Amino acid sequence: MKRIVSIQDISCFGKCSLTVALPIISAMGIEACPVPTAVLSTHTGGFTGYTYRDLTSDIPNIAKHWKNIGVKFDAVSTGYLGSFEQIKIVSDFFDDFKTEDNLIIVDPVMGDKGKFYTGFDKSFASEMKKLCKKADVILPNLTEAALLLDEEYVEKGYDEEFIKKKLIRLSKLGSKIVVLTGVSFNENSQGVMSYNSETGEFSTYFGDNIPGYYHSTGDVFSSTLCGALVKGFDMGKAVKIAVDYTVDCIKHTIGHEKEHWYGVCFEECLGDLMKMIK
Ligand code: PXL
Repeated sequence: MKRIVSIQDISCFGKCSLTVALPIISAMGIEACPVPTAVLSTHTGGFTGYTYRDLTSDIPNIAKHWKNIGVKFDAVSTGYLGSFEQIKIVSDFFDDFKTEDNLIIVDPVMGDKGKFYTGFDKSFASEMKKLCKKADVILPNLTEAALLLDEEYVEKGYDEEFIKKKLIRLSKLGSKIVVLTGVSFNENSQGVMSYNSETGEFSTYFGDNIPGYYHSTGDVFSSTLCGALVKGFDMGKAVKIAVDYTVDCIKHTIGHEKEHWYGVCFEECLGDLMKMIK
């Protein structure tokens, strides 16, 4: 059985980060090992008054114990991280658990729709670059790509050449593969364009573009992609599975946006995901 460590917060209510990653990884038949970086009562995207307990100082102790018992991972994946110190400690975690054949996957969660999430700023983005340097795969959305490159966010009206150049600049941060999400060349479709800097290969995959904003779809996408890569699917197939599952989750949320504004109905679609990887 394959094994993934997922390093991100647990937002107890809100369906994002670990509460999304763990069920998705498990449903894919992969052992999921969480390293919770913080406990929040809810995520920060639209709730007020949430609690935040920082667990940064637990991370080195967890790593030390895991080193002692000799546990190994097929992938180490990271999502939302809340401080400079956390980035540094996660970077040390990579040094402890990187092997010749495992994958370090960094989702540089910082913002969406051209804006930083609450609590992030430019200096955080420049720290996040250091983590991207150590990754095999990075998964920014268009907003995070602009923040990492210190460029202006362009929402629409761009072409394939624009995205290709951006992917090349992102790969210069140091990762072998860049997967850029939220790419859309027309109103009907939205998806992903990726670049492998070792082979020079670009690939694209699009699903239906569904108008509206659906929180945590980035977390759904990144957990699924990580699972699919660990399962042994090549990048093209892994991206297809992750986009198709994310779109499936959004489609199941349509009509329930009032009750489910804070996160997509991914649970109802786990059965579909299991079929996709058969
Ligand atoms: O979905 C990304 C995410 C993860 N964790 C927390 C968040 C967010 C986005 O708002 O607030 C705590």
